[in-house]
Amino acid sequence: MNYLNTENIIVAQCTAEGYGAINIIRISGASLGGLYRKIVKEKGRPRPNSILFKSIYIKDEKVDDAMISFFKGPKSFTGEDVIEINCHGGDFIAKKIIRGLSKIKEIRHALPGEFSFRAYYNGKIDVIQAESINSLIKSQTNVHANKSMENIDGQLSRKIKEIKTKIITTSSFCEYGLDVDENEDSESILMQINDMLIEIEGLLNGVLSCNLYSKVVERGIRVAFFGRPNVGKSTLFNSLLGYDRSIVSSVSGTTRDVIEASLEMGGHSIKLIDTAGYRNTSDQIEALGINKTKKEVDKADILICLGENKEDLSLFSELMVEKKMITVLSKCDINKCAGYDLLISSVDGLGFKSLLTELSTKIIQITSSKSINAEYYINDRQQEVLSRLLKNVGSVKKQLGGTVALDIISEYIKKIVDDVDEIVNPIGREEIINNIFSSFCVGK
Ligand SMILES: Nc1nc2c(ncn2[C@@H]2O[C@H](COP(=O)(O)OP(=O)(O)OP(=O)(O)O)[C@@H](O)[C@H]2O)c(=O)[nH]1
Ligand SMILES: [Mg+2]
Repeated sequence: MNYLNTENIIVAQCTAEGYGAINIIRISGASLGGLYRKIVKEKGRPRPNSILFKSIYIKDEKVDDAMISFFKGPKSFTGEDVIEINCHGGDFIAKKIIRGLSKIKEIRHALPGEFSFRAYYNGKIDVIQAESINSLIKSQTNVHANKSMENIDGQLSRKIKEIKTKIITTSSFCEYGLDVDENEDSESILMQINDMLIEIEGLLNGVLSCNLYSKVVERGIRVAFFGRPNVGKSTLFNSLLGYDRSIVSSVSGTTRDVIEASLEMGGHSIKLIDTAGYRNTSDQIEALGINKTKKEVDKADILICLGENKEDLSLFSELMVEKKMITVLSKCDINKCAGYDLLISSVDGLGFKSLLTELSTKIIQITSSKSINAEYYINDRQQEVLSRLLKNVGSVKKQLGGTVALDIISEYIKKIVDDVDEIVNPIGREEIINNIFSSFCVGK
């Protein structure tokens, strides 16, 4: 795998495989005027940024009548010349065209995400924007899609550039400090560098504080059902989902495993998790399920705790997770007990609206409370690099207080400037590039 091999013309199908109306084939390369003429068997120059209805030829065989567009570089997605053929669907025609094109010496099949890589390589987008295009394609909810769009528009990139500028300014100030007369106030220079590093730490911490929110955007909010066997967890789980996902029966211990299903609420992905009923048991298989229940209780962002009496309420208080808990008296058509947040009956539908309102309130608390920063959406890679940067800035700050000479401090700061580039512009660092772009789909 070598994305940095940019000499070749690359070709791939952009649309998903399978039966459908059309398929789009994308081709990118430095100069594609000649190839365009070959494909449509015409002599004139292709008209840039236009889409035309033409017959498509591979060698001399006509393979389709299709829409073909030509984008002249650098005004194209990849920054190179780009041809797109919208041919008839059903994979046969598209595969035939790609196979035929790949036989031409300079043309090869594109790697996953290689068109986005070329866009990055040619300065059309930075790596954060490329990752955000991938994130937009994978998004399943409004919030995930909107946050990805913000980053495609450069929201996070601008912040990282601001941080980079501050680090460069600090680095230049160090150089200045090295040039001034030793008798000048070196103490004051060190203090100014310290202040600059404190400001950089603040900016890094600001972006990193969006980590929790970003995780919620990406993986959704986990809402787990908890309670003794037979209290009605699976019945409520199915009712919220709107279809019978879990088995319901009057036998205690019906649900043995963790059952997960998704729905969307307030633009967020909600993962509903039905669990095995919580009790002491000698049944080995049931015990395995109960162990899984314990893990889900820890992982959950919101717990819906179902009970039928006062004893169940004390079981919930042992969990010590009051903040994320909604206590529900189930089967309120036959049970009466005070002290629960809500009463629910799956027989007559009582309490469902209140449960939905309570869930929405908890979701809003999770996603927009003052303690959570929702300004930026950062992925695991960006979070990892930013944390490393923060650690490095902290360690330089510590050295300032010691006996380390300013020229060494200056070298450390120069190294931090290089590290910032790892987030938006890791060109030349092949393993980082491979890692990022190989998770993209082919044709993007
Ligand atoms: N009267 C009444 N019965 C209910 C209600 N909700 C559930 N049930 C009944 O209670 C029994 C147990 O329901 P489940 O949803 O399987 O209970 P569970 O908590 O998932 O049970 P386990 O999987 O064994 O832990 C079934 O016979 C349901 O029909 C309700 O609101 N009112
Ligand atoms: Mg169940």
